[in-house]
Amino acid sequence: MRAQNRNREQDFSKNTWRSAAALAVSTALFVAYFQYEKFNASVQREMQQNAQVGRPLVGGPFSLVDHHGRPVTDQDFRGKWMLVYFGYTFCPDVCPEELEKMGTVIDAITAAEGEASINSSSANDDVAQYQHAPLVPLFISCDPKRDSIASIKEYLAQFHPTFLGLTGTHGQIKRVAKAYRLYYSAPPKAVDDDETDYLVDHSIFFYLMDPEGKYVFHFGRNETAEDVVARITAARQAYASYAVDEAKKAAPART
Ligand SMILES: [Cu+2]
Repeated sequence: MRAQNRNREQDFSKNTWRSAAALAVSTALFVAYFQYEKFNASVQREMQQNAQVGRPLVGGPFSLVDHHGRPVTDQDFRGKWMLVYFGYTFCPDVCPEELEKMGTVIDAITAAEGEASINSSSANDDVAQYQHAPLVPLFISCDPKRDSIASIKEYLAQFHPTFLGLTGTHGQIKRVAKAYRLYYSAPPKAVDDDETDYLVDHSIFFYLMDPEGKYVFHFGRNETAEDVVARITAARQAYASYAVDEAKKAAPART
């Protein structure tokens, strides 16, 4: 009798656990779906607000040299999305981690959208490097003294074939960093003497810029590749639908 009771109790608790688990799973699914919708709506709202009230003043014109030794300006990237990162090749751990993440993001977006990825064998063909890329990942050196054009090229190749490295004079780097509101320390060693052993402290952000070169979002270290992919994808969808709306408005009304 006691044994039967125990069995019944066990069955009861097993069933209770099962239905609790089922409830938990469906609740989680519902919450995930709700969060997804809420997330898309929030990205769209943020972009609409930017379009209406003006975006934060982040980014702007720059004039630098790319890792093939060609002069480039921000104008060369109009019509493309830019993902801009500031760092330096001697960075012990943060830059490698973040560039790795950026490579994962580029791969995920390219795979999801079935877009033509850049053939790394065309790396020597100067313009081809980013001509077909929908999203150009840019690395701007904040240690122009030690980061030579050749070393930037070699360094970035470890992370992703589509990376384009940019550098310039101290003055040019200072201007572009200021435009992006990016902090980096330039210790006296980084500027003058023969010292080669120093660290450059810098803020760690990726900036997403739209095809008009306007700031959309920035991403921090705490955001995973997955988070970044989701926000970029939502931003690109919102931009595309916004562009369609604008085109409709611009079209002459039929009578
Ligand atoms: Cu770094």
